[in-house]
Amino acid sequence: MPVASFDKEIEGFMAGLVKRNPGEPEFQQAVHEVAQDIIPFEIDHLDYKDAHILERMTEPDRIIIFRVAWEDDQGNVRVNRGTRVQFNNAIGPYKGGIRFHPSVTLSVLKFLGFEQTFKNSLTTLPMGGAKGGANFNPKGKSDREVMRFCQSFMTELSRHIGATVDIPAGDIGVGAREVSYLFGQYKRIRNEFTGALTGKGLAFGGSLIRTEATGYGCVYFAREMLARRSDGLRGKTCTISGSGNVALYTAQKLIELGAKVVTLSDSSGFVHDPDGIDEEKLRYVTDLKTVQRGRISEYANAYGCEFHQGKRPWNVPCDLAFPCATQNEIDRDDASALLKGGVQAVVEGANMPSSLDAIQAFQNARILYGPSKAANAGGVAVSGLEQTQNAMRLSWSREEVDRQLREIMAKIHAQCVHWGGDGDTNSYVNYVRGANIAGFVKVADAMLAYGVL
Ligand code: NDP
Ligand code: 2IT
Repeated sequence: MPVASFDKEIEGFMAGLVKRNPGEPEFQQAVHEVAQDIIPFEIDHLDYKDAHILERMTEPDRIIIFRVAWEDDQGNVRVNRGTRVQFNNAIGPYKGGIRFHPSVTLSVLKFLGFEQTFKNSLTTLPMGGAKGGANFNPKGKSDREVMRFCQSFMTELSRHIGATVDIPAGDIGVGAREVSYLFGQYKRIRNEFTGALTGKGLAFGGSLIRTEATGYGCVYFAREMLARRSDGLRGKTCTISGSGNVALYTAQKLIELGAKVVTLSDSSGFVHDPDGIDEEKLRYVTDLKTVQRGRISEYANAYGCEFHQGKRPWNVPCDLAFPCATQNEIDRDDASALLKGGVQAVVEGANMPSSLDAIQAFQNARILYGPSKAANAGGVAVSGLEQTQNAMRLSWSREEVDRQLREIMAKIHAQCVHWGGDGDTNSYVNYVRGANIAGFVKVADAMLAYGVL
């Protein structure tokens, strides 16, 4: 079929989706990116098309929306909205993180749940896709306020999840502290000690390397991409956005493997350290962001470098860029700036950090572009390994989990090359197409086997 007819078919599909999901720009964007690859693919796989698999995959299995009432330290009653989007459980129980951030909307959680279905399929582990969260801002709240919020949130959520049903984990604003409060309340209400959440503390069923997994996995994926071009990480100048869980462990692994990290950011701006952030400076930031819960600008004061208020780091020339903060943090202008600065690879730690036209710009320039659903799958992969350890009632060593993580990232990379390359070992790989098709096929085959559900 000529490209123009694909465009028309994609347009028609998207018009229906937009009509069914009005006012949900992030969800529409995530589906559009996938539809651009799956609709042309279905022409040679009419069984998927005839069974309307893509249409069914864009409709969540169910969405649970609930009130979360809690009391702040002054005794005021506060109310937030909690949501869990159980998107697709064709290949395993629902699995995906929980996000607490004021920007959380149904659109954001639907885009994340949709992406998660493909990502989890890519890991090769038996996990379906889900996402949850609340428009709650943990910033500036006391520990006790966060605890009361988490307990209230879980009081309702506990009815809908479970080790064989739906297994939440962390995401933006949900780290070790929040997962602990959530798991404690789950255990108390259900009176069972099962691996119903991942990212747990090591003393109560957590896995070694889960904290580090998304960042480490992202760097392992970058290493695979570069190795295919007979290149490596050593000596590469890297920009990173964010300074949360994913950004910090991306930085740590890059530094360990001999790359030079020159930026980190948070929602107030970015720091540029041309000398490179070394292990000692990274220990400072990790303490600053995870223990003190401070601002990244304090790094600039501590180490005498520049802080760029309200700016993103993409104007800083680099070899490799790792967006690790949030969705749509690289727009078309940012992509142009990165390309102008000589970027060779963009590897996504965050979910959907690049806008559709930014992706187009990277692909037109034929640089290495590692989309989030492939590049950041290491986090959920080790969550899957945490579930396995819980089910077996034992714990694997750091080395064992790290070995499995490396192996899984290599397998994800190989699937992207298989579906996104043209068979020639030296050719350009469209990692977006590779990840979309590889993630789709497994879920689609399961859905076909089940009949019309
Ligand atoms: P954290 O809450 O630990 O850190 C988030 C970081 O991003 C902070 O530095 C935060 O700055 C910054 N940030 C958040 N929202 C915005 C915004 N709207 N504008 C600018 N900066 C922002 O979250 P994670 O590190 O866990 O998550 C980061 C990204 O990685 C997200 O896209 C998440 O979905 C994705 N991800 C996370 C995984 C995990 O295992 N945790 C797994 C796979 C993907 P500030 O402190 O100022 O808010
Ligand atoms: O986006 C993600 O993959 C996550 N936030 C991790 C999900 C998980 O279940 O570990």
